[in-house]
Amino acid sequence: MTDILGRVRDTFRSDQRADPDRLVERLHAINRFLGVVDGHLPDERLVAAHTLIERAGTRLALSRDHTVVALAGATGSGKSSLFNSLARFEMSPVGVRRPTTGVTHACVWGPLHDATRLLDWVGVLPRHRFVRESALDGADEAALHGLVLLDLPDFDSVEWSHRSEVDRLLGLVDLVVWVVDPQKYADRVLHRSYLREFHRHRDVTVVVLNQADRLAPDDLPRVLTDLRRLVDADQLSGVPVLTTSALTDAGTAPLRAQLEQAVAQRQAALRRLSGDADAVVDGLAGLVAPGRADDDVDRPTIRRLIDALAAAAGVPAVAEATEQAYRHRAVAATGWPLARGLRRLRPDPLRRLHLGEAPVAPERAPEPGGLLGIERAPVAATSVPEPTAAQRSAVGLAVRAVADRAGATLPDPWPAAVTAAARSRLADLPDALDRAVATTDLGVQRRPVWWRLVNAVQWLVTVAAAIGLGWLVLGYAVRALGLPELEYPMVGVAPLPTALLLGGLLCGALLSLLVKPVIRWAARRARWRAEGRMHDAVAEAARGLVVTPVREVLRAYAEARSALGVASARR
Ligand SMILES: Nc1nc2c(ncn2[C@@H]2O[C@H](COP(=O)(O)OP(=O)(O)O)[C@@H](O)[C@H]2O)c(=O)[nH]1
Ligand SMILES: [Mg+2]
Repeated sequence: MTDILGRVRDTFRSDQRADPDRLVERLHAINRFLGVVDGHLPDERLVAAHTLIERAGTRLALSRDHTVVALAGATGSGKSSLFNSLARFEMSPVGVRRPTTGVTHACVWGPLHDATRLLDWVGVLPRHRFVRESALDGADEAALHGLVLLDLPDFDSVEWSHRSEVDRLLGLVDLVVWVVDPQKYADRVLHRSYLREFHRHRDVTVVVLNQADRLAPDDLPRVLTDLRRLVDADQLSGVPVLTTSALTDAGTAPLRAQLEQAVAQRQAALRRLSGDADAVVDGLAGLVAPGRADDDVDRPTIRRLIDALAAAAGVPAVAEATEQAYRHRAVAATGWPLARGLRRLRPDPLRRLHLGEAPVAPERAPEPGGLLGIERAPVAATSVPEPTAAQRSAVGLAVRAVADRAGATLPDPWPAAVTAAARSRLADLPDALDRAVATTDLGVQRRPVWWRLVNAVQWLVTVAAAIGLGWLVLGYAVRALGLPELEYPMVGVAPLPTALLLGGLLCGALLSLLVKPVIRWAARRARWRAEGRMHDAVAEAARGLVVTPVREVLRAYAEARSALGVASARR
């Protein structure tokens, strides 16, 4: 059933005219594919596509008015004889002078110079080019005007250079006429290595059973049927199989008619390239899987990566130090003024890490492409503890997880490309993390209003206590000197200086006590805030150095898939 459907489609396809715009669109899509996968896929898998783009571009630019037809076949099948017969003169050496058949001869129907650049590209030397000017033969040859017929070397030649010349030309020409003879038409090499390889070029393949005059009339249909069967087995069903004899003009008429048709349609070049595009697209199809929807790295995996990086960057340690530093600074700012000197003797927990100063502002605008846009030079080295081996391996695992998750549903070799991208900037990571922590504003520089208020009150009560003390000392001195005693004003039962002194001291102590839980609460908030900011900085580093390269590969994949969709013949 599928076979029948296949045949129907083939017939339909070969009836269809090749649309040059559609071909150009497909070639553009293949070119776009090559552009986006560049650097992500191994070059050796892209050779055929590159070759096609190069060849198709040149072929279409050179001449759309010419149809380049090659006569290909085994030694002695009659290529040169057919060539001479079609050109109606003797020029390509036949049979006996076989060694010279290693070079390709060309005959152009129409002005030679119009086809010069085409023949240069095909690689036929000027002394092997001939012209069949239609003016000479009148209307006879007009139907072939635009034909460039090539007499190829033998594909089964003992000379390696002849065989490679055949292979080269078979890749360039618009239409191939396979010439076989009654003795060797079933040759294995011909079918296996050549005809079968041309199954995507059914539209531009013709098979000719030459030397038909050598067959008894009864044998001809049998041989022809057998040849047809072999050609069908080569997946070339629908390809014309003609009989010719190079000895007479009448013998070559069927082939001449076929060529006239090809020249008139001017479709061979387009069909040839369409077939090449089919082959290239089929070859690339395995590189993109159909129906993949998500092309992003999933958020939980990124979160785990950021956590691992934050741990390795020492974010918890710095956050802890920030809390302590806040407490330290708050107590120093709001504590009993006379005890502050003692507090100052203790080192600031953040300064020990060489942190907590105002963040370094970039002096110059960040260079484009500089690491995360952060200025490199002026950042002071911190003394944040180095990551442990466990933290380092956690980072490694988290990076791997990002690559694994992102590449999980991609066909080979994309997962490898994703992994390579995820690891591509790993060397920059330690520096970037250091920088992320060092340049984060931990928010401990600010002196909150309430510190200043408490501080003012502390000073007020301390000054009150000092005044009280001074007053009392003055009273004692006056009494010791025998001067008239000072009259202290009374506050309730206590004299005012005593009330000032004791009240001042008590209020100071009480205030310190009351403020303590507030400081603890505010220190925890400062820790969370610092932790959040460092997390953001680390996240930026993670995105810039791990996630973005991975996303670029995923985007390249998605674009490659859509490009190949456009390039596909089945749209
Ligand atoms: N009887 C007969 N002999 C042919 C025909 N075509 C070619 N030959 C002979 O076959 C031999 C090989 O021909 P040639 O054109 O050199 O084959 P090539 O190697 O394919 O180029 C020559 O002796 C030709 O005369 C044909 O159609 N009928
Ligand atoms: Mg020959």
